[in-house]
Amino acid sequence: MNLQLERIELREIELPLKSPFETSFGRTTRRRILIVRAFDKDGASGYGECVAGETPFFNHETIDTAWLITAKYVAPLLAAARVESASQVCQALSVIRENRMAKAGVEAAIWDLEAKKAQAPLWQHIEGTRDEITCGVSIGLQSSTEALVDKVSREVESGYQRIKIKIKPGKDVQLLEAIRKQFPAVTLSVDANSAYQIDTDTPLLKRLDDYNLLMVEQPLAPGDLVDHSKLQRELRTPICLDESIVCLANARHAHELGACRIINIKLGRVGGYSEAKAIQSFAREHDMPVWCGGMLEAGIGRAHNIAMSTLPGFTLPGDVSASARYWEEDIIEPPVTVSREGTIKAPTGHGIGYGVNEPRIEALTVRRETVHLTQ
Ligand code: OSB
Ligand code: MG
Repeated sequence: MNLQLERIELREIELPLKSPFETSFGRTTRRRILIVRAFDKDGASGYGECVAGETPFFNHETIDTAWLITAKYVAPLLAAARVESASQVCQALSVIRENRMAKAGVEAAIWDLEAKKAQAPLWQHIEGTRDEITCGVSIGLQSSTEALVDKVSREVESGYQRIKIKIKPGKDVQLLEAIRKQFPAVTLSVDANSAYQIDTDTPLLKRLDDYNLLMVEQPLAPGDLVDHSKLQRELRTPICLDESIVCLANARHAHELGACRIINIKLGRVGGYSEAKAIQSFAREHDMPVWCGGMLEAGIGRAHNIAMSTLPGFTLPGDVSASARYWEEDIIEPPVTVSREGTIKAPTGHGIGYGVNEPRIEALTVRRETVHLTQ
């Protein structure tokens, strides 16, 4: 594909969540989202969504650092490299260390652009192999155990194939005890977002084995593959790594060390489709299931997550769920909906396959910047 990139448009939009989302690292009530649009010289364009949060609490990136890196380094590097296809973006940006969410937002926009120019659905363009994906939900920490069990009920009734709850020290086994009493057989997992420590919390983490969990996600610190491998040897429950895996090398090391048995892949966390594809391909070769994580995306990011989830290695239900769980009104049309069986059909339209509600984005925009790539 011969792309000739003309400009990159950045916008910040503000979107209130229907209800606050709380994890061990903080509470989110609204999202400040960086929307990236890449334009080709011939006028075609594609959309990406940068998943960096408002605060550097999940990882080091924030929407403000991502904005700066995108405008000051990513866009000029793409111009200098005369990138001609989406598959060249990752290499062209490799001199920028880390800042993967910033790079991924732009790369995603260029993949959408390229798929649109090729008149193909993005999921087919990236060589996805399934036209329907299976869905789970991630439920944040709630104000009471009853409120949590209530939420679980509702999501199970909606048909979601896997329920994940957030945990932290003091809010873990008692929550599982209450959920298992009412839902002994539901497919259940927990996500700690690095809230535990191997020295003090191993006995508690071993108790998770009593609840027949599909996995325990990211119990320990992001950089600590060695401690995760020690912990995995103590647990029957598979460990799934999220924050710890930002590139293929991390996945290789985790596999070699036995630090996890499952990997959560997020496009933003790993720096885009090229790295995500490499990780899922490595995991598949080593019989490690992967699934698509979520970052409270609005519609554009959600559409990209659907496309990625069609890749062959994504054999477990992801955190990709209906738009209506997050937003009164999404920024895409139609919004993402989930079937009674807990599945989403991959769209048949070109590129991300959802219409982008541009007037709505315009109305929500609080900041904008355009970087021209040609002189
Ligand atoms: O760890 O998976 C996570 C949200 C923000 C930051 C980190 C995580 C999450 C979620 C939400 O679990 C998943 C979603 O519904 O988008
Ligand atoms: Mg997680």
